[in-house]
Amino acid sequence: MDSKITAYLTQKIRVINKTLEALLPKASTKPPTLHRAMRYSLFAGGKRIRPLLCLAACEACGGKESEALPTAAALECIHTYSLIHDDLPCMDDDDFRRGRPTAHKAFGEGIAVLAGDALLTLAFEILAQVRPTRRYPLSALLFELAHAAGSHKLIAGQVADLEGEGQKLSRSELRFIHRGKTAALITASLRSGAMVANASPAKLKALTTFGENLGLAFQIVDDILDITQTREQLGKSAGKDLDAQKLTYPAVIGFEASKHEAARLTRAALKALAAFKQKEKTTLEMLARFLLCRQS
Ligand code: GRG
Repeated sequence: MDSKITAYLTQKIRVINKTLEALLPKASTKPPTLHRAMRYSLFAGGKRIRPLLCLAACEACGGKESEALPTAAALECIHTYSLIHDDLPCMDDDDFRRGRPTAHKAFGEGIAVLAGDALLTLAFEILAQVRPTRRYPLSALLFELAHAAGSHKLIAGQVADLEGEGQKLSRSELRFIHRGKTAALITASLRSGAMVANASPAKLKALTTFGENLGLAFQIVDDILDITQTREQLGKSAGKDLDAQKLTYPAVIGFEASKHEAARLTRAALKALAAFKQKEKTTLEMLARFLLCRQS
């Protein structure tokens, strides 16, 4: 990784973590077990991709970082909830996440379910306090994240994944799963960052296309890393997709074709940024390239 992106990520992740720290109830707040579990999963060292994309989209649309930070934090709360629930024995049944035992391993299933619920709810409590802009009332921002996390997108993808396990799926069915499970929240991260910056409709549209392509590329890279990396490198179980006959891009279209597809989608994402001036889109471009080459 080059030093420019490393310095950028370090600085932004620090600001995102500080915001999350300030917005999360203290571990000692009653009921302490619940708040400890929420913090345990949230501060376990995730890559903070969705908040980073939200901040970068806000910056590209001329907004101030401080205006996007609460929304960026809300996105990370939603994402962390989805990971906690996905790891449960009744879902993907994983023991290891973000370099530590999963929430249900550390706190038991009951508290893990409730910590996920509480993080999802907290996200909307945070969003409800965001200042609206001229073009985007608060209801538009709330709808954006609720829709991405709801039964049409994130949960729809999870249901299709659960129901498709062990079956032979077509490329378009696979795409449906990953549009929902992965690309929807990534797209909403970019769109919500644009909304808090009062983005023009043309820029919002460009970021939507950018996010849809980037989100699918992100998932393909995730599938590839599951095969090529170790549990230690990833901080989560590795090689599990093959064992569990999961519906992945390498399984459906092959390993080499998956690499090409991730690169093609990243190019399509970058092309969608034509509506931005070069100096506006530099960070988004840097993040897109980093996500394609990441090793964890
Ligand atoms: C349980 C409602 C519900 C949804 C679960 C998000 C999800 C849907 C499942 C998690 C497993 C998975 C493969 C999701 C696809 C998205 C993805 C690659 C998540 C991992 O995101 P990273 O790499 O994780 O950004 P960190 O830990 O770095 O934040």
